[in-house]
Amino acid sequence: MTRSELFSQIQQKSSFLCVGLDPDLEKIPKHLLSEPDPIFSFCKAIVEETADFAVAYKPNIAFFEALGPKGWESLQKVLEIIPEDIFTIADAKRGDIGNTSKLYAKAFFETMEFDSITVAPYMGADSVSPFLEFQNKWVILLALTSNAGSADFQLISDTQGKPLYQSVLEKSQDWGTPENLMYVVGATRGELIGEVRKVAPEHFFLVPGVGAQGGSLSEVAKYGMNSTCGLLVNSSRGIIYASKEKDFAKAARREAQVLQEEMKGLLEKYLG
Ligand code: NUP
Repeated sequence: MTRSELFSQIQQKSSFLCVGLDPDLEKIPKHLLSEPDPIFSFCKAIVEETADFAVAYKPNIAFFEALGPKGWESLQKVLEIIPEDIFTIADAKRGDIGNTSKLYAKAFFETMEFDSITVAPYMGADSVSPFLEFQNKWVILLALTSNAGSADFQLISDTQGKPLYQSVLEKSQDWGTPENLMYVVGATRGELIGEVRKVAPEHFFLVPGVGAQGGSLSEVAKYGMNSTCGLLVNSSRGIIYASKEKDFAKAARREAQVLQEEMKGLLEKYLG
């Protein structure tokens, strides 16, 4: 999917919502456990009820691979039922020496046909570049993450006072362009999103951390929106576990709709 296709979808749906698929056998409604593939049944119901409001789905690979080969099968099936025009993100946080990264890229872009994958920048240019060689596929590079531990390394400043996340943003702009490179920027970092936006004015940001982690959608839009929206805001638990009863998919729909309506207002406010 191209950047302009992504923006058209945002305009069409008046939404920049990414629904996070983090299916946990211990948290999904109990009645699904007797199904042949409970994880698939759960995700399918969520996708069917939220697809009107979502422009992206982000399966977090950990929740699938923890289940072994059956989990990978569930993931493949989930990917197949996500509507064609919705952007897909493999939240896998990969990155290794070049020839290994190439195979990670093949796994997520060819064997499974994700549009994008989250990648860790720590090993540098040759670990990220193999992911950028695929036509119409995207790298979403970890820049400023939403967790408390992001302060341990990402906020450390060099001798010029420049924090590490900023060096990641600057350096990686030599590797990819706003057409194939996005950044992970946590919603929990409030006004720092504005600092990230200054360094990367055109790139899309994947913003996790609203909902269960307490980040504010209006702050994210205030500091992070650009002229083509430039934001995919993710909520996982806040949507998919809105109810643990039989009405879970309808409850997920309601939560997704609440976020979409707020997003519609924010798009009108900042983009007119
Ligand atoms: O910085 C990040 N923070 C984060 O929470 C980068 C991520 N990829 N995530 C992921 O987003 C996390 O692994 C989970 O899949 C999702 C957030 O879930 P929730 O807090 O909305 O339930």
